[in-house]
Amino acid sequence: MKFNKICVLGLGYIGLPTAATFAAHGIKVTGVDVNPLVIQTLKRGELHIHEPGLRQVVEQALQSGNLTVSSQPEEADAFLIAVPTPFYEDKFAEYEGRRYKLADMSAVIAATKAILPHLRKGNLVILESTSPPRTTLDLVRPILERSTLKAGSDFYLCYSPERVLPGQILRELVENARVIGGVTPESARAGHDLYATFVKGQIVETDATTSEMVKLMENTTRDVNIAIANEFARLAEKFGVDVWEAIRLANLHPRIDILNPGPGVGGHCISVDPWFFVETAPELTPLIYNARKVNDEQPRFVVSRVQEALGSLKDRRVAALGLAYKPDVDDLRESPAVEVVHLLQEQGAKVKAWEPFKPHAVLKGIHISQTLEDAIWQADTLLLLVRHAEFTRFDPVEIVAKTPARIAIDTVNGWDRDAWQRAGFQVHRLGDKKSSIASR
Ligand code: SAJ
Repeated sequence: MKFNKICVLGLGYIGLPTAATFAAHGIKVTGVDVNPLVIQTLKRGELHIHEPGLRQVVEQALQSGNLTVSSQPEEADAFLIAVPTPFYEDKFAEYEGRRYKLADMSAVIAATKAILPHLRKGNLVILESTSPPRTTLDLVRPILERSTLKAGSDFYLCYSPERVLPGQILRELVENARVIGGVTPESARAGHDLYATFVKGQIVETDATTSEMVKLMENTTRDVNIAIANEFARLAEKFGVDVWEAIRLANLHPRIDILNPGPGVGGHCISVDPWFFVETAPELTPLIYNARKVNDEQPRFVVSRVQEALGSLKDRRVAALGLAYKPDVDDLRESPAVEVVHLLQEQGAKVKAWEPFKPHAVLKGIHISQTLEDAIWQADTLLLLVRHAEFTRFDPVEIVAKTPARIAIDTVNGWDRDAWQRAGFQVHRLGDKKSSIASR
């Protein structure tokens, strides 16, 4: 099948790079977003999100005329839905004492409805947003069939999950394997033809619900694996073991690959997607549910460790280093580091945060310093919350000259304990009671 023009609905972290990449490969793309600020920003040639390399690709796509942006979809050969699927903050359900969150599918519903007036025979519609199993069949298909066209025979319908890693989106869009789930084999084939425009990785055709499940299985596996690493950190502390060393040694086993403990799981994917399984099958998902609980409780655990290290948190002056949800990105959404800061403040600590990827960010209730120096010059404790590469390169001898702090708490194994101790810091590391015992 040949595609001359497509509409991408949702110009966020997935939709915008995808739209720009299609445009760079000669397809006419209308990028659609319901947020007028996004459209205005892009029309000015600016970007509302940060992703390495994205500015250049979007600028070129706009200048070439292949990418235009609009608040409304229009007729096209294919429609690609890449809108957010968060969960409701205020709606819960419960199964046998397990309270779980519910997916907010309103953006998918609205985007699908927006396509309806423009849907023509022979079109292809693809849902990319991470969704509960059967969304394509039971939610998207009935809406589109209000057009009186039939999915699978009059138009093609697919689910194809985005699987790109924030920070590496442009490369992974092209190189990652792509799973295309069609409501019919012909739909999957049409989806294959579209992504073949730029995907260099393997393109695999399957059915829609399998591909929805594949996506959720990937992120749920990662969540469960991080939860066990976090639990190992707690166990290691109980037994006076350094969890980082223990993980390194366990990973020498050819079939073991334990992930890293840390202050918790953030972002808008891994901390969200497992709930889609729990919501649709609470009776089958006690492990997935409990892994989510472990990771959600991790910021509180980290704060209890900080409190233990400092005695009391009241009026302690803490420099929180890093607010992003993970290393080397500027994304603060669902960030465990932000939650740690809030919890510390609740217990009376005076926190100044420093986030090198977003020094001008404004977060309600958090003092964000515009320079590292400002964050640390009056601190009594340095708290490393994100393993940004630049933090791992800190020279403790230089840092000690800029701060009165003599306590360094490392929640991500980003600092060389011995070097920091030699520079004069008392070092505490998550999952490692050995260090705090040694330094006392
Ligand atoms: N984290 C740990 N320990 C680790 C690894 C990660 O605590 O060993 C934390 C991170 O700090 C972060 C969170 O987990 O807070 C999630 O980070 P991540 O790098 O694991 O994943 P995301 O959310 O940035 O991107 C994931 C990716 N999924 C998988 O790796 C299976 C990506 O490929 C998906 O496209 C993306 O979710 C998505 O959009 O669904």
